[in-house]
Amino acid sequence: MLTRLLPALYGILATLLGMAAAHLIAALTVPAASPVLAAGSTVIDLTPTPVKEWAIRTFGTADKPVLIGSVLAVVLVLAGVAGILAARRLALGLSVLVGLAAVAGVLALLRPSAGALDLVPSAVAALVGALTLWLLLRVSGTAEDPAGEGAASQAAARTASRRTVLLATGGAALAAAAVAGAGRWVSQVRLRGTDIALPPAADRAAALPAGLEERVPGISAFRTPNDDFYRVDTALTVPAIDVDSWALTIDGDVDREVEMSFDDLAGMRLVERDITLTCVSNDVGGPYVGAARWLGVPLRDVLDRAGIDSTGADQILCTDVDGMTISVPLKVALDGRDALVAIGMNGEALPREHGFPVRMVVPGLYGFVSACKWMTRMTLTTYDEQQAYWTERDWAIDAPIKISSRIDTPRPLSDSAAGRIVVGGVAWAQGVGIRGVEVRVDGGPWRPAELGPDAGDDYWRQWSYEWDAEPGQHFVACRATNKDGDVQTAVRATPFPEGSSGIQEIAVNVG
Ligand SMILES: Nc1nc2c(c(=O)[nH]1)N[C@H]1C(S)=C(S)[C@@H](COP(=O)(O)O)O[C@H]1N2
Ligand SMILES: [Mo]
Repeated sequence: MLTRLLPALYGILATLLGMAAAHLIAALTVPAASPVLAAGSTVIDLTPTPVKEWAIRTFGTADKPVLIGSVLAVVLVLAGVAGILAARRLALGLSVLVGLAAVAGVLALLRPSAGALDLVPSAVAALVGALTLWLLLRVSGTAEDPAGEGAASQAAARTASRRTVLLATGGAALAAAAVAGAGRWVSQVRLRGTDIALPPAADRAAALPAGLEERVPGISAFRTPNDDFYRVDTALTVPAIDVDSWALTIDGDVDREVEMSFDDLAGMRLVERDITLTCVSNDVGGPYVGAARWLGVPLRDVLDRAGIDSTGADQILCTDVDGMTISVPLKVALDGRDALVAIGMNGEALPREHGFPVRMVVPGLYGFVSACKWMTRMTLTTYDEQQAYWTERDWAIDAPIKISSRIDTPRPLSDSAAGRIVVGGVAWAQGVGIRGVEVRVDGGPWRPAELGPDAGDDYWRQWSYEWDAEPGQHFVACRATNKDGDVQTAVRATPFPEGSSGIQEIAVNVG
């Protein structure tokens, strides 16, 4: 029985080795063309928006491992089938394996920025996979005899010892692990090098005041450290960009097309701004918001290099190195707000995860219509002519961030001792600023919270509220008011198509 299943194991091992080899080759050439990643990206692109929304909500940052795991599981089942088939009819089994690699090749080619080089990893996967499966079957004597050698040798092969089988499978498994390790190592080496020195800003931001975190344990830090900053994007691998060969092209409806190197950009007048970034997928009370000090060139100055005074464009279509597109409404971006072509975040170069070497940051617009990471092209065009990734998926094109507030502490459904409890959190209303936050306990009256320091209208504000809690279960809610006097709405909206709204209310247990 077990020996009957051995060919399935061979199929799986051969496929793993083939994929590992392809991954290594991809790491050396085009990382995103690695078969599993290419398949994953295409699955992401084809996934309907509501399912994607659900995945981001359910799995959070783990949405990508979950996706890659699912793709891998399907592939390995098919690989097992290929192995079983190959033991009966070698050509049939091998064609299934090669077919799998071919699908990966097609998916790699479907990626927006794909070139012929993207086919190489899949070809390697096909070759290595088929060869390994054939070898394993031969060594263990399960293969048909393609050369039609004598019956004697076949019989001898059929009785291949358990030792041989163990050696062959173990060898294949080891080889797969070693090659996969090499692929990992190569990508890690390629990912080094964001520790470049940035020039100082000509226009510096004032020192950030001390926040409330000393006094209110559990509250979000006034400035989000880079390592804790939320990450939302469609990239399955963080693009490995070599800053020396990177360039930014500005084209489309401009006076002259220009191409800038990183040094060109970093040599322009740099400004430093404190800006809170928010994701449209953030649910009320959700984690996809972060506040940082950005270093960059004012967007207007960059666009002026190309000349946009007579442009008929209504959007900037930003493209990243993998072909992902993010649109920015031109009028909004140039209405005087501090839109930046950013190269630094919290005193260092942008981390790879957050767009190294260059990204956009536009205060007041959700990230999906502003904050293009790994940006390599800005095309001045119209929404009629060209649609960005999310525009094609029916999301809003001009999505201002809604007034919002979040309770960081206590945690929902946590237990606290009766008596004085400090409730705390953050509130944001980019562009206008936060004037007040109020807290409501058990549906009672709204009472003012104490506000933390003000670091500008594009930056969030911490708040805290002292509450004398009696034993029992209680409901705590918060809401913000901006400096225009607009109060955060209680009307609930889903993230799609232009951001969530509503008021966060949590239950806490007081004992
Ligand atoms: N190239 C690229 N840029 C991107 C995205 C993306 O998928 N690809 N996602 C956007 C979205 S939806 C958000 S909310 C912000 C998040 O930026 P962060 O990951 O640095 O927090 O990046 C934006 N920029
Ligand atoms: Mo987002």
